[in-house]
Amino acid sequence: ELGERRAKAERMFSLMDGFLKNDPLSLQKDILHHVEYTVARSRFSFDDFEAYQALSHSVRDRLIERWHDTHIYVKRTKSKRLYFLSLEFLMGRSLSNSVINLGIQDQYAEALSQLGFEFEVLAEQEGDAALGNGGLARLSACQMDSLATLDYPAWGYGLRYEYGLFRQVIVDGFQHEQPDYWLNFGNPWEIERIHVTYEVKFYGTVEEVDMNGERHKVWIPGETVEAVAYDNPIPGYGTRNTINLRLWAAKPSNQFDLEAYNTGDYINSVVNRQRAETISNVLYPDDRSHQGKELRLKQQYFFVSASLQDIVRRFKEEHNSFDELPDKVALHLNDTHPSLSIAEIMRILVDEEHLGWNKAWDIVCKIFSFTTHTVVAGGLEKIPVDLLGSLLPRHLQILYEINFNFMEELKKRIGLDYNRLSRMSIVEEGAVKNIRMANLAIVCSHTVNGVSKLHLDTLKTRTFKDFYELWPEKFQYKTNGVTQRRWIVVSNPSLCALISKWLGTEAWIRNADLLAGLRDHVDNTDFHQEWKMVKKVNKMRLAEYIETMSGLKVSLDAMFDVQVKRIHEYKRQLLNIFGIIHRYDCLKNMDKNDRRKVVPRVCIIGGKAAPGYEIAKKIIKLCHAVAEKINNDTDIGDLLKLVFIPDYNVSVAELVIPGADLSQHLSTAGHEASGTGSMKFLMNGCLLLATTDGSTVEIIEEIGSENLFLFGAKVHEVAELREKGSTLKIPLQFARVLRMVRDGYFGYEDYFKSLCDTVEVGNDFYLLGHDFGSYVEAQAAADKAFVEPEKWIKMSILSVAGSGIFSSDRTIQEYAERTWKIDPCRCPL
Ligand code: RUG
Repeated sequence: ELGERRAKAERMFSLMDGFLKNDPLSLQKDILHHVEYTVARSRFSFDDFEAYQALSHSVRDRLIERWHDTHIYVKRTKSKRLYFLSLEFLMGRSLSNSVINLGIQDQYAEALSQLGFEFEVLAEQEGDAALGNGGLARLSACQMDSLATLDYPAWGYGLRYEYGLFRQVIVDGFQHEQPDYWLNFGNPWEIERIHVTYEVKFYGTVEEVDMNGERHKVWIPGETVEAVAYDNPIPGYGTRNTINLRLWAAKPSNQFDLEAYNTGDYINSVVNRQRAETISNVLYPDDRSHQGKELRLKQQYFFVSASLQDIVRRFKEEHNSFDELPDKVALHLNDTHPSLSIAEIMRILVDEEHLGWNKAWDIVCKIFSFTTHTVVAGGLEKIPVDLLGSLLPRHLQILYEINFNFMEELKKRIGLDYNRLSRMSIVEEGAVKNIRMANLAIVCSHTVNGVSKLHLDTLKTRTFKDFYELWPEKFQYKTNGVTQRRWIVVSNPSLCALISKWLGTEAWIRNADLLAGLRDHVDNTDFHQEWKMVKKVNKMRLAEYIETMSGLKVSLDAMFDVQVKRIHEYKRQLLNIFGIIHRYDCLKNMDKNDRRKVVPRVCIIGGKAAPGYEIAKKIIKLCHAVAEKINNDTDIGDLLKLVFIPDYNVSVAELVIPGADLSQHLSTAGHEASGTGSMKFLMNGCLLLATTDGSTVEIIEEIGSENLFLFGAKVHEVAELREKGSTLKIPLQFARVLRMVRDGYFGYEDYFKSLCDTVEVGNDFYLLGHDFGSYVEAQAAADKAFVEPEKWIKMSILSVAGSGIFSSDRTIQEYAERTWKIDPCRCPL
């Protein structure tokens, strides 16, 4: 039988002419084939977008081959798999990343040029897949790239939102949000799996029934929705391994419809069909507060239920007993958003698979790990019990039982310390009773991870102090990282070539530690010249973009000073804007001679404010109001410009980051869990101006404090400074800038009043006033370094040389070895 099967496989393989070929001629044939038969345009006449579509389909074919092979190989080797559960993935564009990871970029470029197209131009046709908000979501995407590259047997699971993160449109300086219907032009990177579907149930009641002489709980749901799988192959670099990101879309369930049709209520049944689809319609555009919304809870459960059904089905196909689950499956909770998985898997094991509670719980506690991305306890996710009980009645019972058992165990460990018991309980008592999702995740996970060294300290001493004291062994940190494939190879090809040339190898693309070798050339003047040229090329790219977008011409001699990230009070874009106003004010009061010594600056700010976050939106407006004044002041000319880059997203980041000389990371110490933007800038040779917050602490350890510009209160000082409140000493310059805004120097004084109030002495929670003095000094130090190009270039080289540790490859390897206990499983040719 084996011989027969092998013969059949060989025949299939030869019928298909073996694997797809990657020489330029074969690629051209494939592209034209897709123009004609997939895009259905004539091969004699197709435009750039159609060429992009055909090109993407030919790349996708190659991804699918490897993805099949990887899947079959992992299955055959019965390797332990990691399932990475995340409600957000910010993938950005896929084309360039895919061809680079497949290692066929040059062949495609040649093939296209012979067809009369340019690869880069076609790559620009692609829209961004923005199925996430910010740092957490982009981190997930970087980590998927590392999982594939390091050959780990992993799958990602998420939601296929039809509307990703809103498009930010600026009208008259105000942010407006427009829906991002990113699937409008089709998505060549996904594979719809119409046969991979699961029913996800909601509402209803729980009944007790007799089964074989035992009482069992049975959930009689009130609504059923179908989850359909969409698979997105994620290729590794320098390996054949291509892993899967499976995203779920909600579709109406046929079973549900039948009931409605039978009652003759045709119109309502169609309306209900549409209602089902709303579950995966839209991403919540706030990265911090998702509390108590029914649709959000439905999304969470929908995603969790479909993923777990899929995982359990796959496990059962390959294994006979659930005892093997901890050896074969690792489930990772990316933040609390997928924590309902815990209740769901208990429900599956106990109610459906009929395992005893204790046995099921024992298994479940061995498979989950959890990463929290949050700093403050107030920001942790809670779900009102009433809401949960109505939507998922059986899960609420399960959560109560988990909590009851936990409380009993806790009493044995700590005695009747009711305050502590109540703080640690999964159920929060009060006017509104809530389920604390973080407590649930901690209780059940074998490992709780922070995202930087400092973050772990915060978790241990503040956010999860009680839990740390109970289970110190559970707590770890894995400093975040970013993938050098996306953030150097794809987005900064000139730097990529330069690094490879001077290191004499491309091996750093898979092993970022090798970047340290750049230190050997830090004094080489030829290297400096080439380094300078690379920055110039990237600044030109960025300057062109700024001009196209805003009409503003900026000088390449100026320092490009960038702050791009979500707009938040704690990230202190306001401090940056106040610094710019101060600079402007100084320039206005300077005589001509002194002005000659000033370093010209192009200040670039970008980022989205959550639609309901009024103060953040006012910060955006203030930025525009200040830009309007400064950019139109001919007396100042090129000495100072301020640009707001609208609709900041992954592909804009790919353009902005390589072109930056200086980047700002200004969070009040103790508020940024890690920060990953700084790592991307670091890898691109951009100097950092930062507070000692999040992962900056570790960046300092790697590159030395002399190679970046630090300022601001330290974490241990913040609480005391806040206590001082209105007695805090505030620099005069800060008061003056605040006065200018208040007095309407930039217009809109009524509108900016509430914004100004947030930083008024005594009310200044994020300590802008306190940190302003040292911020201005750090800026002056940056100016001083910039006029010494040799010094600046050395700092820039040392930044890249020290960035290796901030590769997501290192992060993922740490997770794999210390938390998930999975081994690489490299698919052979
Ligand atoms: O704010 C954090 C960042 O500090 C961190 O770098 C990133 C990835 O770990 O996650 C961000 N984050 C936090 N995104 N959403 C949250 C709220 O849970």
